[in-house]
Amino acid sequence: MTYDFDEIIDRRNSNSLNTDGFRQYIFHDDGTMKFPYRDEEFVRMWVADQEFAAPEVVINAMRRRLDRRIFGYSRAFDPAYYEAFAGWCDRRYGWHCEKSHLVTSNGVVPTLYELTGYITKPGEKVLILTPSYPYFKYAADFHGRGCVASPLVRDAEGRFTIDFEDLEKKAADPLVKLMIFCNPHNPTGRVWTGEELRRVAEICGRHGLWIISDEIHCDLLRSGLRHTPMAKLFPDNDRIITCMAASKTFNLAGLMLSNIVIPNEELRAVWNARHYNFDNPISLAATQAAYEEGDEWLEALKAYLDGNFRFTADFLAEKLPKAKFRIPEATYLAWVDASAYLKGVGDIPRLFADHAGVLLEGGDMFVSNSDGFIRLNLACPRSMLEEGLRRIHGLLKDRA
Ligand code: LCS
Repeated sequence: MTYDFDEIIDRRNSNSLNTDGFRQYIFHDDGTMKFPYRDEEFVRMWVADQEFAAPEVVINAMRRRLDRRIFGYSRAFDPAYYEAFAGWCDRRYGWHCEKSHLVTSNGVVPTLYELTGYITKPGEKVLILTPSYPYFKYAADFHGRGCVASPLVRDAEGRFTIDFEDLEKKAADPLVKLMIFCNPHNPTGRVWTGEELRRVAEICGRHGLWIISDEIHCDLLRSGLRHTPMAKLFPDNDRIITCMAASKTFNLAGLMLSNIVIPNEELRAVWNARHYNFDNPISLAATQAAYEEGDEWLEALKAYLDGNFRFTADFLAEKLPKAKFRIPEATYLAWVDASAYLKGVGDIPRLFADHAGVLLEGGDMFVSNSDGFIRLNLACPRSMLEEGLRRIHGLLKDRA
C-alpha cells in the first residue's frame, strides 16, 4: 500500500484550530488583531496536528459505525477495545497493560487537569521539566497548585538532558507531590533512555511523588527507535500513571479519546467515582481500528517524517548556520535554537506571522528555558515545509 503524504488538503472552514483558531490560541486576539497575510496565505507550522489525511482503515471504521445510525451514550464496553490497545502496547513496546487498569478519557489534557486535582491538595506543588508543553503548568494553575520547574540542560552535542541534581533538589521539597513527565519529550523530542527513566522514577520514589507519564508522542519515533513506557520498567510501582492516545499518531485529536493506565486501586476508585465516564462512539471505533490496523500506515508516516527532518536539518545547516538544531528522536516537531537570529525579539510568533507569513510557536509559549527557540511542526507535505523554511530563511538571514 502506498500513501500520499504529499497531498495538500484544504482545511479551511472545518472548525480546525490549526486554520481557524490561531488568532486566539497563539496571539490571544480579542478580534481586533490585523495581520499582513490573509488566512490562506500563512504557512502553518504550529499546533501539533498533522496536515495528512488519517489512515483509510480508520476512516472506514468510522464509516461502518456511522452506518449503525444510532449514537447514544457510549463507552468501551466491548473487550475488543481493550484488546486492540493492549495488543498495540505489547507489539510495539513489549509492555503489558492490565485490563482493569485501563480507563478512557476525553483527552490527555483533561486527564492531567483531573488527576492533578485528585492527587494533590491545596498548598502542594507539581514538578515539571522545562521547556514544557504549557498545559502541564496549566494543570497545576487550574487547581491553584504551585508549579516547580527543573530546567533541561544541553550537553556538548546539543542533546537535551535532565539535570538530576537539580531534579532531586526540587523533588525533595515536601510540598511537591506530583511530577508530570513527558516521555518522549515535547518540545525537545528526546526519547529518554532506560537509565534516564530509571533515575527520574527513583528520585520521585525516594521523595514520595506520583508520576503522570504523558506518553502521547510515543508512537512517533524516528524509524528504528523503540519507545519504553516508564511504567514498563517499574511494574511494582503503582504510582506511575501512563497516558497514551491514538490522537497524535493517527491525526485524530478532534475525536478526543485517550487511554489512561492507572495501576493504583485507590486512585482508580476515585477516578471511577468522579469521572464523567462516556466516550464518543465514532472515536471508539476509530481508535480501535487504528490500534488494530494502523501499523503499516504509521511506518509509512514515520519514513516520510524522517525525510522531512533530514530536509530541515540540511536546510538549516546550509542556509541558517547559526541556528542550532539536532534531528529529534521523537515527535514531528523541530525544536530549533534560533537565538542568534532573534536577539531582542519579545514576541517570537508575532515576528514570524507578521514578517514571514509563518505560524509557529516559540519562546515563552513553552513555560521557561525556551528563549530564542522556535518550534516547527513538520507533519506536513514536503512542499509546504519547503515554503515555510524558505520564508523563515528570508526573515532571519540578515538578522544575525
Ligand atoms: N500532552 C502532550 C505532551 C502534548 O504535546 C499534547 C498536544 C497533548 C498532551 C494533548 O493531548 P489531548 O488533550 O489532545 O489528548 N500537543 C500539542 C502541542 O504541542 N501543540 O498543539 C497541541
